[in-house]
Amino acid sequence: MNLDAPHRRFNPLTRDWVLVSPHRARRPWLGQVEKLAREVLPAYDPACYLCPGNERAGGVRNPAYASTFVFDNDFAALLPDPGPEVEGSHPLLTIEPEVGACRVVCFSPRHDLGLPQLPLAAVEAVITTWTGQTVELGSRANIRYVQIFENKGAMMGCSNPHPHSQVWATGQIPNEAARELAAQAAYLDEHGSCLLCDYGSAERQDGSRIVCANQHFTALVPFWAVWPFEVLLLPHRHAASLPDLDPAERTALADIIRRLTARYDNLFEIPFPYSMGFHQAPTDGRGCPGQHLHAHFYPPLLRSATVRKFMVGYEMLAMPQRDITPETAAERLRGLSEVHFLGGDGQ
Ligand code: H2U
Ligand code: ZN
Repeated sequence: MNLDAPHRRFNPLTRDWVLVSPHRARRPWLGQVEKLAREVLPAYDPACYLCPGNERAGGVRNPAYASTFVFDNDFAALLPDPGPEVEGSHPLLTIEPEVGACRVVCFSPRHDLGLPQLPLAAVEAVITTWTGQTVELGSRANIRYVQIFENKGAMMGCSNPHPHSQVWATGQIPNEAARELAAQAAYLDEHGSCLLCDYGSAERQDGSRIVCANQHFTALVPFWAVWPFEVLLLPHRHAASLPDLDPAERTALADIIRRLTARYDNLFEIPFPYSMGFHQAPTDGRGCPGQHLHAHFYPPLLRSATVRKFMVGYEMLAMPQRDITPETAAERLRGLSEVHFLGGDGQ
């Protein structure tokens, strides 16, 4: 098949289609140009609400932390106690209370160092913290799902450059996870094997969409990628959640995250914006056949540090569409150095 011609690709995880139009990458751009985030950050910022020893909203002071630091979000979107039962006045007006918890996880005391600039052990500490949060919040009787995510860069709505992530735990399984869990269960039912085990093997055999890999993880641009430099991070072994990883796999996860995010930053020589997050098993003990731990990286930038992909128009009303092929995106990411362009603490 001629991959330069417009075509559709199927995403078996969400069961959505994506329209791929490679020839459109050549069109001129007179639209919005993003501001460059090239300012040099200080190691400590007295005005940052995430730096050690500083005051947060509401007057709480952060401790003088030396590794990762977790706190309850001062503006939590979810609260631990359920509100009163509510009833819609019509079957089409469905409403129910939701419970949960929202936390912020600072990666390190350093205001200026992103994941690829931290030493391997510091990134491992982040993974250990995410794992601990999954176990702790997931063990609450009224929590069914723990969503770990990172919003990076002002372009993605991140409010603070101090490297951090968030954990939102909920009483119900959120939409994206629910769709992927259902698709993985159906695939297992139909094929008798795991969707992402099978997909990972197929991609390792093909090779054209692989970005980088180590003994336990592969980072690849999925065949059905929507965002230009979207990446799917897959453990080789069929682990369902972060707490299922053994110590060697945790180290390997830290390694692959550092290497992938170094390539991202090196692509346009800026701290590369993205939203990323892990999809894990629900924590309600009901079992989740076919669930395979993975992380999605969704970066918005398209052809330079200043031109982003907008999900508007056809995307909002019809279906996602992309201009460069996943194979081209993978090739560009593969060709980049894993040594961060700004250096760091762990080179
Ligand atoms: P993002 O920058 O990734 O959007 O998240 C930062 C979070 O930090 C945000 O959810 C919280 C915001 O509610 N926050 C506090 O909990 N305390 C503060 O003092 C400021 C911001
Ligand atoms: Zn800071």
